[in-house]
Amino acid sequence: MFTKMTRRIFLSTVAAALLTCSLGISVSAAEKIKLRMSTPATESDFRSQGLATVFADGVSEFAVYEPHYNDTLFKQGTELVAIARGNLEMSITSAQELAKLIPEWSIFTAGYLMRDPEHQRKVFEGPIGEEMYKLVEDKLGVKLLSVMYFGTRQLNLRGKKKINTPADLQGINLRMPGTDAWQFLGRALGANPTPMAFTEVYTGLQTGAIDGQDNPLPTDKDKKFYEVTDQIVLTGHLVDMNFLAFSKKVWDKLSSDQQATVKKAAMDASASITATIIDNEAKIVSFFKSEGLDVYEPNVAAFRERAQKMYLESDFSKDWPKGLLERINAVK
Ligand code: KDO
Repeated sequence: MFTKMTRRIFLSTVAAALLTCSLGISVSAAEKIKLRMSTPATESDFRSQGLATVFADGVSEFAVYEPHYNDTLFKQGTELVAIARGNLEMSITSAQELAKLIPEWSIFTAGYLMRDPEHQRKVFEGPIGEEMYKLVEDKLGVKLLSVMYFGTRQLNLRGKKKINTPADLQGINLRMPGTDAWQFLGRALGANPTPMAFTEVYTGLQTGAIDGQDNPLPTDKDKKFYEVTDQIVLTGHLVDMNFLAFSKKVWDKLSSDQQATVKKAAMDASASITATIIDNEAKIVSFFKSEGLDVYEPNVAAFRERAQKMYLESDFSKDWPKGLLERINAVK
């Protein structure tokens, strides 16, 4: 039988234990590292979904993944500098964004360079990737954790005019993202490139401010560009890729076990995203056709020939590390 006294002691001990326990849980949650990720992409984008599941779960023991979509945290193109300055932890970046800050990277912005997603993966998961990632880490204080296939970029236009060769794009106001490398790609295709933020493209197409845009097919579907365009021209001009960018300041504070966990989570998420996008691209053409779009292949050789020539003659190629083009082409 408990006396009044022992019961009081017992109850207060239990209460104290419960309090410590609940405080313990909230302290450890509060101590988790917050990883804010900023992107112009939507929440339903395949990259967003893969990261919110595979990456977030992979690091959940010691980190909280906090994605911000549709340019709501940082504007498209400002993310890498934000990471370098310690104002952001993560982004989904591109060779075009990297080339703005590190000119050697412009080699990966060249049209018709990468052959397919597997070529891309082998280039970046081998010695070339190691060297080029190190350059970014040394010059920018940003770690590139993994490469993911974003899809192959195709032209998506208003109007019925058939496009067969670059000459047919003359005078077409083609929205391209706002960096020099993207604008050059638009010119290399024969169009009149117009810079515009990704989040404004739907309205730009709807109002006729632009005649077209280029993106991978899964992105065209996700952003509903098919509602405001008439055709997709399968130029396949860029086997596009993204990289998971991570703050080196944050990385350096992690234990080596935690670093290995973050790297694995990034690689697993990227592999899963790549597989989903490849699978989706293979099936998606019939969707656009059912929406009434004309989907066809132009004279791809004519586009490839013009683009490759323009890149080799461009100022960009002067910054390409010696022998890198041949090494990339030699990766089988
Ligand atoms: C775009 O602005 O068209 C683009 O596809 C460029 C990519 O490099 C990438 O930034 C992407 O937008 C965003 O992740 C939004 O999907």
